[in-house]
Amino acid sequence: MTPGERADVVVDFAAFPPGTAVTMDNTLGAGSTAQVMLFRVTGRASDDSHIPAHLSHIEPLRRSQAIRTRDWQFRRAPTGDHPGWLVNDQPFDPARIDADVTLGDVEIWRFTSDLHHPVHAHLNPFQVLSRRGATPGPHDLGWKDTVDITPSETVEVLVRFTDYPGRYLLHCHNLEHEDMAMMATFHTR
Ligand SMILES: [Cu+2]
Repeated sequence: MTPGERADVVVDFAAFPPGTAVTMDNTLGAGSTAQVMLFRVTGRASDDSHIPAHLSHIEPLRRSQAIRTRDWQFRRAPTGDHPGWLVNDQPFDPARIDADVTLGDVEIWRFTSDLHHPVHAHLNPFQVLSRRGATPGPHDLGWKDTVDITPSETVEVLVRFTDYPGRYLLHCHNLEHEDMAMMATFHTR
């Protein structure tokens, strides 16, 4: 999981006797961010719930529905001209529109990274189409609004613009990166 990503999970504590402490670790964390949450198993409980075979119905978007492809490169500034983090070699400028899109359209957005960037689009969900040119794995299935781009990776997503007309942000969800201008604006009309 990267910053901004969400998942619905079922955790089964049945194997742990009362008195057990279970820790959720952040394997990319250090210091105070290495441990996320502590569960204390305090007693036995009966549970007759079950996981349904289908959690929800998802309409899969297809590559053939896309009317265009846009490239979004997430990179660190190569020089001191724009200290910080850039999208398509530009720091965020609230007065600039980086992409004009049409409500109802489907586009392929191709995200490329230098380092690790979790990319988030506001209020217009997408589906992962490919990762490093290959079919995405289970982690990428379903509607998403944040996708993990690992170092030197290209990920294609199919985005459909379904929210109100207006200006929306596309940004890296690493707090330090978005704070240092790694954002772009797309305008739906
Ligand atoms: Cu980033």
